[in-house]
Amino acid sequence: MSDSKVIAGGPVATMCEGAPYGLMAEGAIAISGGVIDWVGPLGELPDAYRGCERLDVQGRLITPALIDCHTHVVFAGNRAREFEMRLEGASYEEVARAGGGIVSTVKATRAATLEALVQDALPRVDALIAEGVATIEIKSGYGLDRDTELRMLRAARQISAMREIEVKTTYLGAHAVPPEFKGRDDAFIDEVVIPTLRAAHAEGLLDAVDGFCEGIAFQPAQIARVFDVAKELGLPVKLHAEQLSNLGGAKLAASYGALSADHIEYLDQDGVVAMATAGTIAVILPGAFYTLRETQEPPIDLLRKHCVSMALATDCNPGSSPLTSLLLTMNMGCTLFRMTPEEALAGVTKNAAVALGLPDRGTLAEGQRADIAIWDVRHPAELAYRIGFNPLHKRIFRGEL
Ligand code: DI6
Ligand code: FE
Repeated sequence: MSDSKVIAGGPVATMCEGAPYGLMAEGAIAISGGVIDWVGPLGELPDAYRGCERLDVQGRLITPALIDCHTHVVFAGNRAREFEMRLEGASYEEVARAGGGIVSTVKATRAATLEALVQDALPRVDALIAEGVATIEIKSGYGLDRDTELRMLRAARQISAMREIEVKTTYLGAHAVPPEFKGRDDAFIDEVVIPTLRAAHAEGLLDAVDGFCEGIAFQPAQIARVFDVAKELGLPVKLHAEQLSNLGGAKLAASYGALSADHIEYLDQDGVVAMATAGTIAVILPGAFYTLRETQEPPIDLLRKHCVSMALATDCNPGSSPLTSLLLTMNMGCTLFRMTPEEALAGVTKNAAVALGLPDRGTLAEGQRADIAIWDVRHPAELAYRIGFNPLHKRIFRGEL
């Protein structure tokens, strides 16, 4: 045990079953080799750990490090002008149909080098790290051609080599129809989306496959064709579903055993039941709801009733959610959707891990990765409660103090 370390001296929110937040008033965590060896009340710390290097948190709260399970942080340019247009009355769909929206970011992203994409994304990633985030998902989807999609995914992989953060990559080739395929969406799926999916997988660039199932994007039957290939390649799927209307996307995703269905403001009971049966996580994205001034709230009560686990994520992207704070996202989940502060914290730890298919993190328990956050607060509800304040004291990534 001589190379073990012990973190103790404050409350520990393990996010495991039992007490709310899995809270222990005076907890201790022993870690070695980047993994948690033991967690429990300080008074029960086994003798073997008594002489180890110790970090005294002096009354601060210890939680799992945070996980942002839905981001589009790799992109070029910004859409502040579109923000102005929407405030002048244009809707998100109108802007998209007029050639703005996702397609305008595609233009900027196609023109950017790999280095530029990485450099643009790093400040956004750093903002997340500064709030205790240790794992993020990054999607492609602003290239919409083979070369640019692959470049975005390589940029995402490069970020994980440059920062102490684990990046999970998701292919979002079916995000929007690029101008050169206008009116030929099926041809775009066959000639670009699917071949690029195969190429990205062959290059080892992919952890999952996503799509945007919406009137302004793709129909369920088109998404199904992409998911069939994902299944053939052994890649898990997730879906942007029921954000602006209900096309039955969540149900489709669930039929593929999807890790998650995301946004889901327009999700109905049928979709909720399908998700419950498949064990698909509901990823709630209040940043997009807020930015687009949406009024249809996701069916939180129905999700609770059918025991569908909820995650919360920034959806960080230049159009509908230029948000790089997971703490603010937690606050929005509570204030906009009446999630509880406990649901909010579970949504950026335990359930976010499940939404990424990562059983080795998101709780503080024996055998879990030692990705830990220490906060200058006394009770976990304080994390979701404050607005625009970052109480992170220290982030521990893979056991490094
Ligand atoms: N839904 C979203 O929230 C992002 N993509 C999607 O399918 C927004 C993308 C954008 O507006 O740039
Ligand atoms: Fe998104």
